[in-house]
Amino acid sequence: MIDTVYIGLGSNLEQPEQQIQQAVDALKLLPSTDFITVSSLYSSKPMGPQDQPDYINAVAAVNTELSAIELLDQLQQIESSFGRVRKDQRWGARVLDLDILLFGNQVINSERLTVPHYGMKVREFVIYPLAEIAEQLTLPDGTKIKQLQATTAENGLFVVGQLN
Ligand code: ROI
Repeated sequence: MIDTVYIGLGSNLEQPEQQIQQAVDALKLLPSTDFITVSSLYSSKPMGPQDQPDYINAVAAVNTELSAIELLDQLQQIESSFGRVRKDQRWGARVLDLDILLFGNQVINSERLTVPHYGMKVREFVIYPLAEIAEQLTLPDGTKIKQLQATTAENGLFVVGQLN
């Protein structure tokens, strides 16, 4: 069984653009997984406490034979290897955040994992990069990404570059 998975990437510490580039390089090495594409890099205003730097965000697409939990384990390992300390302040600054946004058409509500990601439908820094790489996408609940994009304000979001 192969699922197409969309992964949100975010960083606002320690040279965020480089963190995202290196995280994408790490995604390309995931076992049993083919890397498909990654969006442009976007600068976004922090959601949550405003006394933290702006973020760099992107969304990547992969095809994987891993289960959702297996992929979550892999992503959390990557986060740790980038010096991400979990249990930091809720909604505070972070070196690297890797979120499973969508896992095929699966709906998952377990202790460790909520898919689709609970905040994705209201976060411009997820919706715009996702629409860039998957403009025909429909969420498991039938919402079209283009529709979300049309009804979500950019809130200062802008493209700062492309990855290699
Ligand atoms: N805000 C932005 N703009 N981008 C993020 O990736 C991000 N991630 C978070 C919180 C702290 C909610 N705010 C964010 O986890």
